[in-house]
Amino acid sequence: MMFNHSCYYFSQERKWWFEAKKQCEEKQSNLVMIKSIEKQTFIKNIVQNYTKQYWIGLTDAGQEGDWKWVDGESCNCTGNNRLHWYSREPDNWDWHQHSMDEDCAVIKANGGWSDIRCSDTERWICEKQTSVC
Ligand SMILES: [Ca+2]
Ligand SMILES: [Ca+2]
Repeated sequence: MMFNHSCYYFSQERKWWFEAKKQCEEKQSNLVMIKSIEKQTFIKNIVQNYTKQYWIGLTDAGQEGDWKWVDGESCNCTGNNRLHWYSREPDNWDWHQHSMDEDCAVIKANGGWSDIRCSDTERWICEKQTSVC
């Protein structure tokens, strides 16, 4: 699928976040980084149709609460500037307080972002900058 000089791949398979990231990198692409309203709208329209949630290239595994895109850039998406987080996310929900907190982000079918456990298996979206898909 093409959008703004990038090609997008929506997986059918489900993998944990780091494996999904690796799968994209092996295809000279990245887990999708949603840095514009236009891209958010484009991705949202697709995931709405698929009614599934997908990993995006956003994590705070490096430092809790410091959300970064996979290129290392901060998303500046906490505090007053929440961007597209679903209400009350990211909440870093600590599953039964077994230090299974939530450090990886998905985009849900309604377009909202949510932090979930990186070890969950989910579908994912790769983005490749290219002129042809
Ligand atoms: Ca977290
Ligand atoms: Ca959460």
